[in-house]
Amino acid sequence: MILARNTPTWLYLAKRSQPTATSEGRVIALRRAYHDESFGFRRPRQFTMPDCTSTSLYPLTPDNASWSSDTPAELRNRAVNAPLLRYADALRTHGHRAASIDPLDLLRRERVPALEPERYGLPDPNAVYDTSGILWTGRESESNTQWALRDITEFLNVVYVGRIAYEYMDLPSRTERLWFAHLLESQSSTSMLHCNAQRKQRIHQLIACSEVLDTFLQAKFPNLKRYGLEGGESMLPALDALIGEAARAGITRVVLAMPHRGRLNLLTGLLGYDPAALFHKIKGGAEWSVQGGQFAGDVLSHLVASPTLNYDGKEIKVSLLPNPSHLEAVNPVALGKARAKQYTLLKALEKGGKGAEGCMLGDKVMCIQLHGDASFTGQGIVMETLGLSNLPHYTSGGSVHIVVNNNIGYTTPASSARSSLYCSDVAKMINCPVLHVNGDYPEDVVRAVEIAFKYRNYFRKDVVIDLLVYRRWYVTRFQTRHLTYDPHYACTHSSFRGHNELDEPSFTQPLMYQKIRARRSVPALYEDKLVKEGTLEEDTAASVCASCRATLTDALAASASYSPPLVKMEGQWNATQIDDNDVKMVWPGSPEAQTFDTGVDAEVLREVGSASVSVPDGFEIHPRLQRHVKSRLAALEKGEGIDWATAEAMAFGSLMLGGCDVRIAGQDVGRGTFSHRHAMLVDQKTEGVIVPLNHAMSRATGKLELANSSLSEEAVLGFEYGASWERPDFLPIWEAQFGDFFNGAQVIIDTFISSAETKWAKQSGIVLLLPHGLDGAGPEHSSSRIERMLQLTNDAYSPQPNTNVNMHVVYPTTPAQYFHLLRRQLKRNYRKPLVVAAPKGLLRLAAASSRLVDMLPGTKFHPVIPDNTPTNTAKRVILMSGKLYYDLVKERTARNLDEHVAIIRIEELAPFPFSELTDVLKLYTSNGTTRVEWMWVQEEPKNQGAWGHVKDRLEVVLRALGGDGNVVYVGRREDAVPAPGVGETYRSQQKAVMDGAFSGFSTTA
Ligand SMILES: Cc1ncc(C[n+]2csc(CCOP(=O)(O)OP(=O)(O)O)c2C)c(N)n1
Repeated sequence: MILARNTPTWLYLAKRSQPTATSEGRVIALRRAYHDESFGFRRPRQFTMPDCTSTSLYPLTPDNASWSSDTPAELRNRAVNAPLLRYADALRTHGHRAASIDPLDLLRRERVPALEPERYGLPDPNAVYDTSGILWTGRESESNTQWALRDITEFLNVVYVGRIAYEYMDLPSRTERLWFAHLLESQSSTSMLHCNAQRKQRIHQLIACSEVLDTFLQAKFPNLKRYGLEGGESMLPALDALIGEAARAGITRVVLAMPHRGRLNLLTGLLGYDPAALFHKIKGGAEWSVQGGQFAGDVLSHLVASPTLNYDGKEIKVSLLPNPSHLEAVNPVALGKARAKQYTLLKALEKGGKGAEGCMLGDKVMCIQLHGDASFTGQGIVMETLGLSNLPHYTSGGSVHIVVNNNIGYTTPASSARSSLYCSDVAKMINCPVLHVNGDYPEDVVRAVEIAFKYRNYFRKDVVIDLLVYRRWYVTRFQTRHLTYDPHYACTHSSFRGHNELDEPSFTQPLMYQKIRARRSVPALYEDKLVKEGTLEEDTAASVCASCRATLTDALAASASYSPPLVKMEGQWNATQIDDNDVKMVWPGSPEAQTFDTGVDAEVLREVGSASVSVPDGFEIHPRLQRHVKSRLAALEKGEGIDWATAEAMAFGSLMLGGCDVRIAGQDVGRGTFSHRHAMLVDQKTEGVIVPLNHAMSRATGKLELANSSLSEEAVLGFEYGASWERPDFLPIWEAQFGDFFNGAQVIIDTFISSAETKWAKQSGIVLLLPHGLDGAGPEHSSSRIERMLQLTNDAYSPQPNTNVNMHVVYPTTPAQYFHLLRRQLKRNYRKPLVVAAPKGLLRLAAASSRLVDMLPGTKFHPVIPDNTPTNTAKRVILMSGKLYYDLVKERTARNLDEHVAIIRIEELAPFPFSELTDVLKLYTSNGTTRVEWMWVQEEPKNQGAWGHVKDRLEVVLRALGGDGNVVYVGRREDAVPAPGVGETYRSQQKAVMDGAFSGFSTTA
């Protein structure tokens, strides 16, 4: 049957449903209608129409509002031919259940009665029906709307029960369903959208070279775990098509996240990675060289590349991010990086005077996420990241997900890996369309990718491609066409490839692997097809493989003399503007690494402080917040009594005045968990929101983004971390609601924040605010597990020249200290993650407030805060960190011990402040003799808190001062929980800590 092709375009549909607007104008208006209050981005409207209960494309009640776009004749025809309509909708809805999408035919397929026309009272294949308003084909040509049922059945089966299967009919938005139906049915041929001979040859080249790489590596390095792509080669044309489509659509940057599977194939096959560098790495060499840093490097399957590719003259930069082995952990990082990149472009547009107009989320940047089937279903971070995809402050304009679904996770079959039929079912939670495609047919794969991209680019929403492939386990001459041409590739039955190349999958999947063994490889099958249809000469195909092999052979030889490149600050990291000064960014361990003055002029502080509580005329803030405004203004006026929230606002605002952007993300960050921040104010009449620092500081070129987040720790922290990689003039902060909850994001902290600099030479200035402190709240809500953060640092046990510690861990006790810490993050010519044990009770404690003079030029963060106790009368020196300081001071005064007990605060625990502490403690020694007793006091249990970290280091300092290094520990005993849940127990333990700290003195000492 020849189908009519003169079908309407999507613009035509848009025009029909709103005839008064010009087609294009309406589409643009729809796309730009939703203004994302999160920062000037425009993002597309959601297109969700209120017909979520219906799964039909065409609601059957004539008075339903969405009928308005249909002609009366179409409406009448639907009523008359309702059975046909039901049949067509059934194919659209259930076609995927019978589609030939699985190369191994392992999916449990049952007969699908819903696909049989008889079920709808349509028994006669010769009966002719009017298809107008029911099928999207030939609809403009009246003569073409009369179709025999046989043709209709064939048509619908070609579209919906082929090698691509679609799940779009459960999307709640009718517009999206309509969009799919129109696109698929009006371009229903199984042939590709634009698959000409040249395109086919490119596909062939990509998959053939992928196979050559796998066989080459297998022959040369048989014991190497390379996570080859054998069986899944279609992943390469899929990515090629996706990136190409993106480039042609005007996207200039792709942020790409992927796991191990086929990474080397992608790197060398599409991303231009130098195979000599690859072989150098395989042979044990480093991927980078770094001056002045401790560089550990990473394994082969985490290598990166960021080439600029060119498609039809359009350049597109693809950044393949480094990732840890922890599957899927990189997804939110990529999303955060993609959004931050869009913001960088938006800022550049604004600087160029173009404003936010014309910059919609996803216009220029796209995030691509590759997944494995087992990890996509199993890892919770997938759900968390998908959950971010369409939220204000988090959306990046739609990611394209490709699940490279080889039906196996290590040795776990799909039946044990998921409770759902498809590995992609988790994506249903965000109403995301899914396209399943048979990976044995690369042209269909490309078509599926093109459709997916069109959807993403139109609706700026996520879309999933489930690429069904398999994992081949060995290669025979029968399976691969050109193996016979080179003795290197005469692989035998003993060269196994399971999950990795050292696995024997038929221990566990004998039947599956029998099937795989009986198959020819994807490149061989495709080559046969092209040769048969005359698109490719057999000799040309052989020479493609031969030339790939020659390149690899040369590269292997060249790898002997390959030397890895020196790590460079990428792109704009070379130089940045901080406080309107040009700063050349350097490697943290280098001799040029330094911190600049973090103090700020009093007038600026006052300007920022008052802007932080200023609201426009007519904006009605909550009556209780009037007090908050007044007390902030009064403190600024007096220059004292400055609390944490004010200090924080002044740090943010002063950085913004210097051109830097600040983003604070987490649950309830706008108001603040402890109702202290109020950086975002809500009009009590309208619920309109303002961020005073953005609104009232017209001369600031930086902005503050308050990203109240979803209730996720891992994905949200990953997202912020990804954003931190983008620009050095950006302060990203993640605040845990209570410090305890960071452990939900432990993977991000272990594998990115604490280790990225050492593994991947990546810097980050991210700040983690982790509210910490025992205050009777029970086992949770009490501890940010500071001991774990300290254990993650590579802080030296003794003073070292030029230490470069991976993360800085602080427990500040005054707002001024916090102010300097925040500013220090950007007022350096390098970037470091900062973990802050953040206050809860101190937020409003008068004794813990600061003076303006503590923030003026020349002032700075003090890693150690000495005490005023006269050194000649002191008998004990309490060393401690954090909020217990204020309890200790109160207790000391109550016990009349101000002259005898000094309390010294260690505010920076890592890097341990050896020299600052030595300077303070030496005041309590004379001629090498110690005159005091040294004590460490903490409220946390002995196996927790900072004790484990400081003990050895304190001993080093004290021994150097001539003592025996003994430090008495006072604190809670070892415990399985951070704090008790019983109030009485908590209070008696707290009292015991105080008694211990001041033991041995009579109360009138
Ligand atoms: C979080 C996590 N758990 C376990 C592993 C160990 N592991 C590495 S690969 C793999 C199987 C992954 O299967 P799948 O996602 O289907 O990808 P495939 O390797 O089959 O391509 C497992 C369990 C890991 N890397 N990360």
